[in-house]
Amino acid sequence: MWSNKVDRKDGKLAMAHLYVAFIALLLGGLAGLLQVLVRTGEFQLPGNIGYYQILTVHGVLLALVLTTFFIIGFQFAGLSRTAGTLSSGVRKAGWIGFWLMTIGTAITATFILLNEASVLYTFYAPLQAHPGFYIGLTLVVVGSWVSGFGMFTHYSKWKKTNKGKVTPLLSFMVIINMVMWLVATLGVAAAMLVQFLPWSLGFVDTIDVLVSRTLFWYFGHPLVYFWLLPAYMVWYVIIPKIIGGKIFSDALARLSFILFLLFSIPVGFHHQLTEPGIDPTWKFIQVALTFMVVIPSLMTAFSLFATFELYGRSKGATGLFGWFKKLPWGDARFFAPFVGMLFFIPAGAGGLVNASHQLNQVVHNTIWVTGHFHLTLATSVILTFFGIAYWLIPHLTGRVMTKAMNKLAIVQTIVWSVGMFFMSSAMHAAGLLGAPRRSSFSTYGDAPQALEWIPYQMFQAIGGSILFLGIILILIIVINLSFFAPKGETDFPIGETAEQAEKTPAIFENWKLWIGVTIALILFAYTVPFIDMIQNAPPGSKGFKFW
Ligand code: HAS
Ligand code: CU
Repeated sequence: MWSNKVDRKDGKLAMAHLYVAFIALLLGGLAGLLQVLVRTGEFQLPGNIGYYQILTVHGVLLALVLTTFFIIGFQFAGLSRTAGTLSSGVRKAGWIGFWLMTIGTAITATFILLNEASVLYTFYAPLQAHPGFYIGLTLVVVGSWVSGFGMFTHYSKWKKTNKGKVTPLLSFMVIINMVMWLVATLGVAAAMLVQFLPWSLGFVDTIDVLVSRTLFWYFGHPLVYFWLLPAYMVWYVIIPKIIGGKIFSDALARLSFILFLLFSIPVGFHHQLTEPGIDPTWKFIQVALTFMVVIPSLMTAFSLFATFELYGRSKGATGLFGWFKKLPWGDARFFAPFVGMLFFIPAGAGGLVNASHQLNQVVHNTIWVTGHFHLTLATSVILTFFGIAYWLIPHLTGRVMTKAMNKLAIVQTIVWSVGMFFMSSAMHAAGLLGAPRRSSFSTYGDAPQALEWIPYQMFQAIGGSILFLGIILILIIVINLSFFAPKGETDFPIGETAEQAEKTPAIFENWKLWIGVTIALILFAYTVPFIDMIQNAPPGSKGFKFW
């Protein structure tokens, strides 16, 4: 019914998303470079530009815009490749979604640049931005919903025409990610519509800070898995094909994605462990659920090792780690995501530290946490996204990656790793010494402890500058693959399952069951503490602008 190629029109839709994502990378990365320089204490921002303004640009463009655009573009391409060409209605939904998100991004960016919204990407109340900031972000979310519904429509059409068949693995994973996204974004949408918009527009004077943060983190934690799952899609489905091996188990991959759907959402309190007004029992329950959501990641690690080992042994590798040498180290499509996997081991371990209630007291609000998410998001996930770009862009533009570009991509991965190693290690170490996150350069009145942090800030600046070089390199590659690489055919790799794998049980697509359990867990984890917050709410807070 369809070929192994993404349809040309579907490809245009996907590419439009990728272009915005990489523009966001350039601008957001530039902001990051300025931040690390400011924090050395040796550099001042020109004109009236504020540190927190730049920091808001950085977080919004990289954590919210780059990710959402890249993911939606990639997922449309993945659906088109594995579940057939999109219908014109679905494609139209994709374009409407794209434009809503783009217009929303432009509005939000405008108000940040006008210095009306230096509230960082988490927009914590009682910091109050211009209403335009919130309106723009709401449009981004609404746009993503329109695209999401397009994806659901495509899936249900596939199901109708393929009665009784198991959905292609990649399409199944895309649908899980979008269901999770939909349920999660309801929280942030509620905060926007009921709290931030009326308050910033002046219809009400005060905001309930704790409720706003709770709704934010109800969304904010699954947000990080919305970033992670596309990387996992690649690790499970694409990497086995690239190395010439097999997917270890289709059923295991699906089970891990279902566990992410179930356990990603009822865990937001692990971002609020130091906040007053939430009963410690409920914090404890959500911490326990957080440890549940680690399980699918451990399953993923297990499954990847199995894929690598099975492949290596099929090539004659012997001994415990003989398979290691057989992997295709010279292929950037493998190398970049693999380095991402390696970084995910310390990154995930740091997450376990964060989630441990007592240890969180040590690291919360320190730059350790910034180090954590630069390993998870800005290394594991983003290196995998770069790895996607190396085959997806030429696939969509009808080009091929030259040997020279592949080499540059390997160099890019190394540059990124070195930069991130310096920056993120320094952040973790300084965090343990108490250095705060979300803060500009200060010696805090030459306090001895603050002076101790400065060498680490120098290391952050060295790492951050190397990373900016990495951004230039990836942009050179992306521009080459989009417009200049030689014409030709590039494969969109999709792995096959190893023969000895179990048959995939049909229960994995019992949506009523999984969505039902998801909602039950959310109600369990949030109802009582939420009622508590509302019944015992302190007086609301007026808005503050500290910039
Ligand atoms: Fe996190 C804060 C806990 C994962 C992102 N996290 C953040 C923030 C962000 C973020 C952005 O509990 C800051 C938000 C803000 O602005 O305040 N995080 C966790 C836990 C995990 C975790 C338990 N985080 C992520 C991922 C992110 C991300 C993924 C983005 C993509 N995080 C926290 C907590 C906080 C937090 C607290 C709040 C801190 C505070 O106080 O503010 C887990 O999901 C991690 C599980 C992962 C593993 C690793 C498995 C390893 C694999 C690789 C296998 C490798 C192979 C290659 C096969 C256990 C899958 C091997 C080959 C060889 C040869 C060796
Ligand atoms: Cu979290």
